[in-house]
Amino acid sequence: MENGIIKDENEIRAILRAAQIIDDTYDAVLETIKEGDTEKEIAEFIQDFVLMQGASGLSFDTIVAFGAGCADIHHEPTDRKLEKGMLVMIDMGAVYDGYCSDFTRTFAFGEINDKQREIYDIVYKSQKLGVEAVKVGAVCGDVDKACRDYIDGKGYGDKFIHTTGHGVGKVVHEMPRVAKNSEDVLEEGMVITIEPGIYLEGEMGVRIEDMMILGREGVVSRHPTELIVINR
Ligand SMILES: [Mn+2]
Repeated sequence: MENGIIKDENEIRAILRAAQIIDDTYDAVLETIKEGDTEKEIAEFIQDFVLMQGASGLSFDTIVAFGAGCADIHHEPTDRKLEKGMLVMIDMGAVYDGYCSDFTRTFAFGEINDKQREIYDIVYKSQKLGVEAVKVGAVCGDVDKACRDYIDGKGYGDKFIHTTGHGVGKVVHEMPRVAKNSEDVLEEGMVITIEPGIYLEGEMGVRIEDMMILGREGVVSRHPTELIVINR
């Protein structure tokens, strides 16, 4: 417990609730998002929905990005309107009982082109490899490498411009660092994210993020990572 990065049962319970609130919020976004909505409107919808479910706040300012906005890793929602053929990236978290959650999905609104599908597929597989590399005793640098090597191999290594993940707890970014050459070792009770991405300036971007609790199998979110295409 020395620096609080190993969570006890009560802390994990709070984190799971914070994650469940976000899962439910994502369902609501997928059900309601429509052509012409703006990034700002979706971000406001998310804030209202999260608070309505008993969260005390957001883990961080929600990122809602459409189309070219997805290339900006910390995108601030704008008045850009949603059009068919755009990718939509949503990175959001809730705070429940003092603990944070963190979650990102990218989905297609209407039919997307081959390039968008290709980039999605690369990030999807990279994220899956990262998730599979997470286990008690694993070195964080190796988990990062599992994600990064795959993207490198596809020729987009220089477009994966952030670390693979981080610890989550009372603050949304804490130890351990799931980053290149990180020697941090994963221990039971740690909560981390796996969130590779590819960002093509002025064009598009994809990030997929799951939270994982060491010592428990699988990812926390019930939302699969396969591409969702919304046609309405
Ligand atoms: Mn994160």
